[in-house]
Amino acid sequence: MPSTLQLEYVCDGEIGAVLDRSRGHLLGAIEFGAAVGGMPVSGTPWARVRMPVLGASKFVEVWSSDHPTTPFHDFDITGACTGNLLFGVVEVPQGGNIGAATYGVYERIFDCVDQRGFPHLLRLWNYFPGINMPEDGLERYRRFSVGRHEAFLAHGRTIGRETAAACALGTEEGNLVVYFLAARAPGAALENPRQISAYAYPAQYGPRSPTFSRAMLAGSGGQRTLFISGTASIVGHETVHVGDAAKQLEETLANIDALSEQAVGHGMPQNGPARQLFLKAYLRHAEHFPAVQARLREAFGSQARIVFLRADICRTDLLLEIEGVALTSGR
Ligand code: 3EB
Repeated sequence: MPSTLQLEYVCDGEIGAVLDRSRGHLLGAIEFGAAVGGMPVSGTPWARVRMPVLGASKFVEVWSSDHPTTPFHDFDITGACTGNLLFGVVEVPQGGNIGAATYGVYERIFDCVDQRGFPHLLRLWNYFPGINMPEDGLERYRRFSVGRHEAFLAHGRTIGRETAAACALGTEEGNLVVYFLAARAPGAALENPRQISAYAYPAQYGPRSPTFSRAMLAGSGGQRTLFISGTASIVGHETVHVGDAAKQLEETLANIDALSEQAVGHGMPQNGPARQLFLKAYLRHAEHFPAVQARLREAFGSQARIVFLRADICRTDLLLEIEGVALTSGR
């Protein structure tokens, strides 16, 4: 039986208990908080992202499996795998030259997953400081996009139907942190009919297009996992509702609905008890937290696990972005 994937969003006090419970089954853990630090859990794929959590001091995203996992460390990537899934995290200091840093990180990721036999990247999360700041005359997000795009091409990845789901968010300080899930078998990349594919964006958003799919649907055994990329108030390729957080949120929800509908068409169960939903909402301004929280509760119900982070979004006119994972129990 292939292993299934398990996800928990854990706040503050429960972290120790969850790690104890996942011992031997942990794929990786990522800690978010304004002042995260202290104990690194030795020998575990554990990364820290310096991003304030709204309504809590920190939270940890814990990926584990029902099967035992095997830790590894190569190409400066720390990770763990099961028979069919691989989790990895890579972190490099980030002052200047984000394009080159990104290129180097993606090279190592491709080398790692290719060599270990998990060539199908399903989902990548990217975090780095100063995402909207210029660097040598080009916004750092655009330099990041160039480095990522060129690494994809240099490693023979076709940009399109097999491209992983992703998000890219700005932190206040710290390293470039990239973590990812890869598999032995390909998933199905999904696009949003309301939006132009990001890899086909016109050049006004940067010299190389962002390399990600709007969502990735993966299956292993009886389990289905839907990775929803960072989703924002974009229709076609344009930001809509500039300056209006409430309307941006509604447009974002419409985009998530559209992706969800695509996934259901590909065999993902409908929203409901058959699927668990995890969302991370990134807000440019902390003052929008109460209203966004209330609206997301109403939209997704009390079963959804939702965390809120203060982050810079990759377009200066975007006030929020939401990403998520929906998974079925599979057994
Ligand atoms: C967008 O739709 C908003 O560069 O990896 C969303 C998800 C966005 C992923 C990325 C960027 C990325 O274009 C921004």
